[in-house]
Amino acid sequence: MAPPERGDTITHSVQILKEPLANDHVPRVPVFLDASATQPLTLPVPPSLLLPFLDQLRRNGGIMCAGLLAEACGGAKEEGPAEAAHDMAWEQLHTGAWHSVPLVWRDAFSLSCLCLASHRQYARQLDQALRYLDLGVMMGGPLFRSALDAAIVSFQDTVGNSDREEHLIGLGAEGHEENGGLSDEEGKEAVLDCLPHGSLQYKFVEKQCNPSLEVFLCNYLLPGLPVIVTDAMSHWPALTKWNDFKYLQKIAGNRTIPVEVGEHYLAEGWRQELMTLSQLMERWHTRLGCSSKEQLYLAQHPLFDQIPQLRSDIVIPDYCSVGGGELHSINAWLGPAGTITPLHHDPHHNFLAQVVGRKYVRLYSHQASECLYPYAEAMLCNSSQVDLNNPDNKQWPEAQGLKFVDCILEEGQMLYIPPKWWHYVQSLSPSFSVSFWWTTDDNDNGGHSI
Ligand SMILES: O=C(O)CCC(=O)C(=O)O
Repeated sequence: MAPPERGDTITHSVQILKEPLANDHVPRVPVFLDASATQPLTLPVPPSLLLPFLDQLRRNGGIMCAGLLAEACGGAKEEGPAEAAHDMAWEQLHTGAWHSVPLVWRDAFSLSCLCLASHRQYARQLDQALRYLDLGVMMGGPLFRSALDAAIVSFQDTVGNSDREEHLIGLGAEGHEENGGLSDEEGKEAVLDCLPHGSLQYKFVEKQCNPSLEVFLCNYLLPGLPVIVTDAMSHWPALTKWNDFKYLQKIAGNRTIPVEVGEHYLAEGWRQELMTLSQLMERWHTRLGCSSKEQLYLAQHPLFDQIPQLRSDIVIPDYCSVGGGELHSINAWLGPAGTITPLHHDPHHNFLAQVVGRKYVRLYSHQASECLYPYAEAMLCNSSQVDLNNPDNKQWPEAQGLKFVDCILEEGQMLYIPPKWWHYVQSLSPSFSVSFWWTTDDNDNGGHSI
């Protein structure tokens, strides 16, 4: 079955829940981790919450699922009812576009995850219990979110993280500056060899050292022009902590995440797989030196909603509040050298902050849209049919010779990408970036030419 897709248009990844729970809807937390438990614990979801929810589920075509969940929440000794409810909800989550899945089915999914986690915990299969809780967080609805979060916190204290032999890729990359980020001729040639034709030869993205909010507003946000901001994130704990993969593994090694597998999201055979961060790192390691173009990329994932400890390592840039801005989402992008995000545009203002490693980024203004041949299908209409790595000038003649700006985004730098600007991104080393998308009252200022 296909995984759910993100939003109305896809670039990457599964949609993960963001909405916080309203306080008056907070269920009591399930009593996990009672070591003396002799049977799976009854979930203390109060009837005042459970019964209206089950009613709503019945009204949405979930009569059978509601019956199974009622049984599971009532302390069923076997996990059969919870598992059957989980399968039914999973099927609903994978029918049609992700944004059209009724919330009540996502809540049903969360509740089934809580029940199954409780059973697995009782069976001392703690890794599996945690996996169910993560599934609930990633794909479930808001109603039982605080119960899932609380269960995860108590699990983290008990389960510990992977103590496997660490074959960790040193994530760090040496800094290179100037010349679009290329310091010596040999290094420059090696990098240019793997980048799309014409890279780093035309016009570089402007750079500003920690500009004031006013300078950012007047010179970049209002006219809709990209800029690299340097020296504005040196205080982030992530800059020192995330280079050490042992740290990431300690905090999040046993957490389940959606990983994109394939050349890139437009390529044939592209898919998503769920795995733990430790498994992802292990697979990177075993693929080192392998010539396959297939990449494993944790892309556009709201990791910081899922793992608040990592959230405290980053700082929302003040620039994101310029123009009366409202933060829309914070996403993680973690992958080895060679990951590619094909040419596409997004509707939001974006700061792409480079925490570990370096990335090549190419940008075309909104005015180039017609010459970049967006896909006609609604789901892909923000992606270009032009494959910059394999340009077909006969099929897409207008794309040839189009003006662009580009850069190598180095560790500690943030790139402002105005709304609707086309961008292509390729990592040049193992890389960990964070994107901040925000909206302003008037988001439609991406049309400035280069
Ligand atoms: O870093 C990447 O691979 C892509 C980033 C991106 O497309 C974005 O931040 O909108």
